[in-house]
Amino acid sequence: MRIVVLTGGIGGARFLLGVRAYAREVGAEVTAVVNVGDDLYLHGLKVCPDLDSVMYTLGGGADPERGWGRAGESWTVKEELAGYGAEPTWFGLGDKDIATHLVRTTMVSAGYPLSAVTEALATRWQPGVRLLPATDDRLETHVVVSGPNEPASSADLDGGQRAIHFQEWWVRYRGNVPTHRFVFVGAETAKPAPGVAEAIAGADVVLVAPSNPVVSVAPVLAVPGLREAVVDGPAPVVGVSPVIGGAPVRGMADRCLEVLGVECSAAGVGGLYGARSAGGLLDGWLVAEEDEGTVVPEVTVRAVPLRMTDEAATAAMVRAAVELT
Ligand code: GDP
Ligand code: FO1
Ligand code: CA
Repeated sequence: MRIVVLTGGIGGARFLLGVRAYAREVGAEVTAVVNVGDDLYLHGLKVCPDLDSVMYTLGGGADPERGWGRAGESWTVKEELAGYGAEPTWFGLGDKDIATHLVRTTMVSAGYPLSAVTEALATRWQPGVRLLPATDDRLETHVVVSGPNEPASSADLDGGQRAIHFQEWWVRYRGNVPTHRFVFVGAETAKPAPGVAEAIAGADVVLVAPSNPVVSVAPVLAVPGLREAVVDGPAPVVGVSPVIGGAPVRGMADRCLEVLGVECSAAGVGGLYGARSAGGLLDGWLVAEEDEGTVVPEVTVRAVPLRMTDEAATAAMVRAAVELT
């Protein structure tokens, strides 16, 4: 059996722990297609937060409390950068994490595509699933905001709006700034990374992780050809709700959905993805027991325990998702 998972960072990484456990039980192969919209260059280093969250989590090296970055991290470089007043000071890179970005940046600068670099980094972490960036091309999530606190600048769009990187929107402002829309810069010309379309075409099931639908899954699907590969492909598509009882388990999905005018509920997110039979994405939608009775037109909905408390509970979710097809 071949399983493809469309995923973001922390939520997707925890889901993949369960997918890997389930795959080991049934003898399946797993390919994770990971969001790159969060990626950014900082202090000359290429940082890929979602790829790293997945790689560190599956490799046993992630910080369990933060969810991002390395366990047992130290922050000497961050303090030294602050000593120089080097901006941005609102985004912190840990010392161990920096080693990953140094290797990645060196390889990317030498001409290796991100997919090859990711494979090389994974040699160390042995994640047990194939990790593919959605695209090797530049695709960055930017957020169109306006705010009275910022001086006008040449970067202003019409009406004083400006686009900032998703990381600045979230880490610097925690989303607390008038927000108009999300833009996936570079998406129009991006191509699926090598292996992505083939994995989807050869899949027995495509799972949409309980990742943020707006800033994790949408930028993956924004790569031309990728959404079509899923929607027109042979495999059933089953999503898992990141929203339980009207709230995300953690993170900013509520804020993101608000910007889109979509209700923060299992039905709202399911409706945003839509039924594959009606031009959307999903054949099946797994919601939490708390959300029993959720209806998404033309989608098979099932309610099961949806909290990823440990690997066994998460593997049971994955089994339910696969069996929904
Ligand atoms: P990010 O890229 O690091 O923000 O992580 P993702 O986009 O992959 O996942 C974030 C989403 O994971 C959030 O919207 C959370 O609601 C969801 N999430 C986290 N823990 C759980 C859980 O135990 N169960 C479910 N169903 N969703 C979860
Ligand atoms: N999140 C923060 O809230 N503050 C940080 O300083 C920060 C640094 C950071 C460094 C590397 C990395 O891979 C992730 C990091 N994150 C940080 C998390 C990240 O900004 C977001 O949680 C994700 O991009 C959302 O998926
Ligand atoms: Ca993310």
